[in-house]
Amino acid sequence: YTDVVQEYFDGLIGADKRIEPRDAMPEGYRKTLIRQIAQHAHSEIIGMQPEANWISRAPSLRRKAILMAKVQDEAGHGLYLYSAAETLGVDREELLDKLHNGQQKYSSIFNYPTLTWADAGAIGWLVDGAAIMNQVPLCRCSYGPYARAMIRVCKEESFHQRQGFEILWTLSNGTEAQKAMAQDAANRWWWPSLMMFGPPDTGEAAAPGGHTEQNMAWGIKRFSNDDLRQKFVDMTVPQAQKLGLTLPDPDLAWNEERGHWDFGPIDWDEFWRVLKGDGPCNEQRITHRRTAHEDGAWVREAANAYAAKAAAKQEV
Ligand code: FAQ
Repeated sequence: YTDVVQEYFDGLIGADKRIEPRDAMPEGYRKTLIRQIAQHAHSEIIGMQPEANWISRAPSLRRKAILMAKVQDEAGHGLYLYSAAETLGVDREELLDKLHNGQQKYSSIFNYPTLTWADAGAIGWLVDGAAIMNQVPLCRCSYGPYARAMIRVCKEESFHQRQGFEILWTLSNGTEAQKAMAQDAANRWWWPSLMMFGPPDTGEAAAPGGHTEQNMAWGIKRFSNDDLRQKFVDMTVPQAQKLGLTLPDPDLAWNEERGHWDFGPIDWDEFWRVLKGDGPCNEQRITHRRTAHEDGAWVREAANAYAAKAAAKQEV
């Protein structure tokens, strides 16, 4: 049986066709997709917290309305992604439990604080910018439900990226204090954004037992972490120049020979520390998340009671 499954699966992957929930698939493929999609879904909902911190203090009604819509979009992305994960035979409840008890991760980036209004701009510009760079290739991921969810997610992320750029554009064309605020936010978010792409492909800081090679063979990842990181740097440096902001890296220099921007070393110790739970906001994010879940228990109970009543009525 396993050989037949493997042969059928390899045939689909080899022909660059999509694997659908009805298709038999190797256990390793199913497991790695659950891991990645769950981590991605958790990131979307934990990622609501840093920007939500500024909704009540956005500088105008227009900015407040836009930010509320943006944060709500992230909740929507979480919902598509939990649904995509459920097509692999797991339960949303189980995934949330694993987030809450630390068995599953969310992106390192959301463990950093949003100290000023400019951080709402820097998140849109850099964090959503990095997310798009990583997620556009996922629209061609071999698992159908994940790939399709990514199409809409990427469209919305592009809008988010532009709204972030526009916040920083306004600040960097404003007063000296506003310019300084924009620069400070860019300084704090630049390196953590580069870490979003994951550990380096090679060298001392590479992940022991990293997933890239296998995931590329399975058509889940289309580019390696370092390739996407370089694409992101190449896209973002000219945007920083347009904004009149300096990126906090003295080694940033155009390399004519490579046709890419060179950049300085990333602090991978910081990355692994944040992943292990020791970032500036890990504790706060997960505590807030657990509390929100507990506070929402009555909504889930009411929805279940309503569904049970509706089902009983239908049976009569
Ligand atoms: N944070 O071998 P690899 C967003 C882990 S965007 C935490 O390279 P893989 C939008 C990795 O899980 C953010 N952990 O692994 C938004 C693995 O650990 P494990 C979410 C990380 O899977 C914007 C280990 O390191 N986007 O939410 C990180 O092949 C604004 C070894 O790594 C996605 O999740 C990290 N940065 O590649 C929302 C995209 N990087 O599980 C709100 C989908 C690596 O073995 C506001 N995910 N690790 O214990 C992916 O593309 C991949 O999973 C990677 C990692 C590229 C993140």
